[in-house]
Amino acid sequence: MYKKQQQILVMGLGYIGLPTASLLATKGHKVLGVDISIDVVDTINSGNIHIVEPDLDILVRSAVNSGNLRASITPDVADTFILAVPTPFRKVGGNPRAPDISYVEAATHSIAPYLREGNLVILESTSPVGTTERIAEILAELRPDLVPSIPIHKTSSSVYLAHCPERVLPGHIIRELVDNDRIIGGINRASAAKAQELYSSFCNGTTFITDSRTAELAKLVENSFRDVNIAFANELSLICDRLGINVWELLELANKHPRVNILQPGPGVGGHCIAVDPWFIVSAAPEESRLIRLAREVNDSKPNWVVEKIRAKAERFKNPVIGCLGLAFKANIDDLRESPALEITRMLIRENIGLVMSCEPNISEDFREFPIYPLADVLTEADVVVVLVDHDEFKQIDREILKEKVVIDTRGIWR
Ligand code: SAJ
Repeated sequence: MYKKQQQILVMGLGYIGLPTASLLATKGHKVLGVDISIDVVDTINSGNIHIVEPDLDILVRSAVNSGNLRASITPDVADTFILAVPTPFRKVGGNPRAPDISYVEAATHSIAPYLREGNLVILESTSPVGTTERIAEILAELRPDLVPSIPIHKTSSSVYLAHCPERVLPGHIIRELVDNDRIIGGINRASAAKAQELYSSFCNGTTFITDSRTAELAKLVENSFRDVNIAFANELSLICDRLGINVWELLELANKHPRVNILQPGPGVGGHCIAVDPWFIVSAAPEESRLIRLAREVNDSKPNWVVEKIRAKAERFKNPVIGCLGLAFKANIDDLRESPALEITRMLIRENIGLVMSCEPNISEDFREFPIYPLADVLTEADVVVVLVDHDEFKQIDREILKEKVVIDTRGIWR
């Protein structure tokens, strides 16, 4: 069985690292969370959080109060090291969206001096195929005394290394951390078995063992599957618009078929995962990933289409006031990464299509790029009301107030 109380170090205290660190701490492990931001470290050590995620505040407070979770900007020795750092994309040569694993490499460098024989290193960040092997290479260079054994059949290793991709849905992270099945890709069998023991100690879901490359691609494929399905829905929304058919009704009816399950159209696809990860597959196998690339292009072009719709409606007014409801990349969160709502709002402002009044109930005064207005003011002033995010607050709006206004509902909250 897994040693009851482990010392666990979690590198990166963002949307994945912080909930994981807190959960492990509440399960009795001694957890050190490490982040490069001193503000994040101070916030967590005072029992508070720096992101919006349901119930995360309660979990973090109880983890910190129990004495089992502490945050720091410097690593320390531990039994298990979990890397949960960002893996964005960046321009490399002619490829504008090449995977950027520099944070993973930097995190590996920073834990290397603290590793001891028998330690387990887990990469949770969504990563291009081969990243776990890259960590093994770096460790072999930095710590030749502790080389992780790559051949998959190896049943022992001086340090153990596995990729266990996170799969949690923002907005439901705490529940999914516990309940989701997990894929565990070991650099060798011994590593997979060791990582499986850790995940079995806090996951109710089943854990499935494979090699690290398959685990890396599985995660990318899950998000690409969703992206392709959303692209299909977004394409249908354009087709329906041309044909004068209500897309929401169409999808509801088509989804009555027992083997059809089309996702929902929207203003585009945002977030740090679905809008990013498919490019990792395209970068690795550009000629073979035609559908995956096209789906990305369909979803990425949707914000432009929405802006053109708004422009056409706004032209009816002399000095149009455009009320934009929501900036986050999806409902009931504060995350603005790759958000199509933010992109659309920026385009409207840049192109001076009217006076833009944006409302986002989940972000604080820290947002300074353009003014954020209370919902009531937006609803009073706007000639054109655009629903960009299906936040709960917007679903409660009394439709009577909108009677005299032009409404563009990209999320189908008023289908
Ligand atoms: N979206 C639509 N239509 C839909 C569903 C989503 O337009 O029917 C949009 C959302 O509004 C948002 C974007 O897609 O802009 C992504 O949202 P999401 O809820 O589909 O996914 P994420 O990015 O919050 O989380 C995904 C999840 N992956 C899958 O469901 C396959 C999650 O399980 C992953 O852990 C996460 O990516 C991740 O971290 O990789």
